[in-house]
Amino acid sequence: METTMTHNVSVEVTDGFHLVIDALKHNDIDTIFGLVGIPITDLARLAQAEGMRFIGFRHEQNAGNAAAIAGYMTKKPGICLTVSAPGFLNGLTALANATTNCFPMILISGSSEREIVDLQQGDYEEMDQLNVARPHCKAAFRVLKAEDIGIGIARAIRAAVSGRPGGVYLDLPAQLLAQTIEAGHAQRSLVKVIDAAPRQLPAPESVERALALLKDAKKPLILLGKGAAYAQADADIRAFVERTGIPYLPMSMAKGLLPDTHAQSASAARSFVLAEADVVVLVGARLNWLLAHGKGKTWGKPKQFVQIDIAPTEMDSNVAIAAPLVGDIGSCVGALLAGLDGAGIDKPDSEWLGAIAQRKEQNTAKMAALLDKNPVPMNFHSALRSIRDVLKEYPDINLVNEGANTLDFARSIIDQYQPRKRFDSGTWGIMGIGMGFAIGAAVTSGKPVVAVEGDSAFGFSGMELETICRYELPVTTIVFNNNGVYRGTDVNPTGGKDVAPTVFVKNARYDKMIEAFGGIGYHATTPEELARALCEAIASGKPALINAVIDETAGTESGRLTNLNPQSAAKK
Ligand code: ADP
Ligand code: TZD
Repeated sequence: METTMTHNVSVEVTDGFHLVIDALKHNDIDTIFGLVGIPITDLARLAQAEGMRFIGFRHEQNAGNAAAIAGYMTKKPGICLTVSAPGFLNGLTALANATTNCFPMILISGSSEREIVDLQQGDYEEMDQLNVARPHCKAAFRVLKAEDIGIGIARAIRAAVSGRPGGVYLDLPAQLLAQTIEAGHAQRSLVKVIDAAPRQLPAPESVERALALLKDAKKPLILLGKGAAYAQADADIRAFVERTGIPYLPMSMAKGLLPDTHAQSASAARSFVLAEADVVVLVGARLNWLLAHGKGKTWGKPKQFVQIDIAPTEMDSNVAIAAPLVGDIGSCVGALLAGLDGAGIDKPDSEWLGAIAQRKEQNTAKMAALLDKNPVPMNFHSALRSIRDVLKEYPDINLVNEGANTLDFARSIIDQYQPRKRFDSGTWGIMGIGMGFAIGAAVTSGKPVVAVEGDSAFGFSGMELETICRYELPVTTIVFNNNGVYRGTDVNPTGGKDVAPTVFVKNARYDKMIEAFGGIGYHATTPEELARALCEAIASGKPALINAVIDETAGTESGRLTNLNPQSAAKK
């Protein structure tokens, strides 16, 4: 803040830079993930000078992913700060991914001079960012006057976290940051967002309808999605599951809401319960492609759905919802819990529970046989068995997971014991979240992170190993190295010099990459070496990367999504 003389009267002045930081701090936001350059370098410097944490990345998409996962973990919007046009576009994928996954984040980008951009006169990093962002987020705002910064940040925060959470874009032109404003006026313009995500109570008649449906259910099932994990209504969700005795299935990021070892988990009998259930209670899970749109072979017999969601338009989006329950998950589950006794709802039929138990036993035995094998080289199963056994000792560890086979197998083999500890490719099945999520999770939780990564998946954000080392984060990255995308075995049918589209350099040593930045590299070719390296890496609390050598013939095209590859009937 400076004092200037105007007409012989001294006034305290401040500027746009300071107001942005003041407005964020005023709303208890303490961390910015970003990448500096014109016009926001001084903004990042100032954030740090004012006691905020600025975590600088090597690519904006990774900074955006870190912000998004911080938002998911805390219910406060994660902040990503970028430069104009290309930096903004690099961050935009993360913003869109956050919106798709219902994670609250705010992408703040500097932008070039409006009057030049709008006349398309060719400014440095010229782009109409606001309009580009609009279709990819919940809301997009631009602030033109310093006195509106407080309102702009308040609107961005509320838009990100209220209702269905998601991404918000905030455009800050370079001129705004340099604008000066009288300090008292500036101070008064700050807005503290009160009750940013208010509880939204379900209508009593909706609760009754849902309870009536549950009362008549013969084969009920509860499906927990990442909305349930996000809601932080852990105790009520657990009480609802346990009091009703209904078997449940967690979607991947809802794993750990109840420990995966819970007796009522039906994960090991997933196909069976999806096909057989008659009434399904969806708790913060959409009937999108991940749930086969609620119909078809996966769902077998006709169902009736109870759906708990904060977004009213989610209801009937794919199939008819018999009992929509619109509200926040905490309030809705609380209302159901309170009504159980009155509705006379008892534990489900023992026949249903018995059939599930039997199926679980069969499938678990089959899986155990696969997991117990020790092929040379390792395959996904033997490598994941050793990771699973080590991570059992660290129930509060954060797990990041992406890849195709690496994702599919790790999701079913590695148990989660606590809520909001698993972060993965999510609703889009996106590759590239790995190091961004790992950094976001480590910075937000202060706890160790293990990132289980396909070698292709890792490549999208691998340069952030330097960021991990720079901030000395306790992140252990395990690269499942099978020499390519999905597998490493394809050949170029022409016999030409170029390798096949799915193939990488054979026997690459990803462990050497982290050594370049002072981290610890391990090379593991057996489950024992992998377990030893992982234990040592976690215990050290230092940045580490384990190059886990996986049989290049293991795995399938697109993991479990082989059927989504278009197949033409025409003969090749
Ligand atoms: P999954 O991929 O785990 O199946 P989805 O991302 O498809 O989960 O679904 C999450 C759902 O949770 C979204 O429809 C979203 O609107 C909803 N949701 C998020 N937060 C809350 C909340 N606090 N209360 C109610 N619903 C919520
Ligand atoms: N680009 C982006 C941004 N997201 C994607 N999902 C893809 C490309 C396509 N894709 C997948 O769907 S999985 C995958 C790609 C490139 C990588 C699979 O190889 P991997 O894993 O080495 O990471 P596995 O375990 O070897 O199968």
